[in-house]
Amino acid sequence: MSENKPLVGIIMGSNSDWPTISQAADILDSFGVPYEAEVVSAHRTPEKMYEYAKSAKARGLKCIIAGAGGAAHLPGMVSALTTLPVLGVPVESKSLKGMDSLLSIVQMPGGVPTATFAIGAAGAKNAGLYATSILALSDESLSDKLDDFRKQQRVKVESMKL
Ligand code: RP5
Repeated sequence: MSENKPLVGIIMGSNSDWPTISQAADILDSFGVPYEAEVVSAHRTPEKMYEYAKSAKARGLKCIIAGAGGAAHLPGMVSALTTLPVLGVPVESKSLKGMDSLLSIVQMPGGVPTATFAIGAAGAKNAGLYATSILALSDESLSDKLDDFRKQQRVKVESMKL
């Protein structure tokens, strides 16, 4: 994790979410984006969630990646408490393979927007990239790095042989 002042907050409902959500952190590390990461549960630590969301903007965070599984209320509840962009990542659950997580996050009522990414690793990775894109709006060198990242992907696919 970067030692600079965090610009992205990463939260998740349980440490069991970390193997998935750490993939967002890996992306931020690769772009040199400073972040903080901690367990904050909507159901098990509601007061901590409230404090986290209410203080996030004043602490300098620019967006929040929130991952949760099952009855995944964390991203939506955090969205209800801050106007920072909240990027919800549905973690794959044991019983319903993350469909429960996805639907819990995506079906927000109009007026409380919560971005929702794919279930699992792809969602976590894309949330990291999306957070980077938000920061790149006011950071040209980060924007250049994102262009390079897309170029690398293009070159890799163009060189694929069957
Ligand atoms: C949710 O319940 C967490 O986000 C996690 O995905 C799920 C299971 O949590 P544990 O029982 O593994 O702590 O709140």
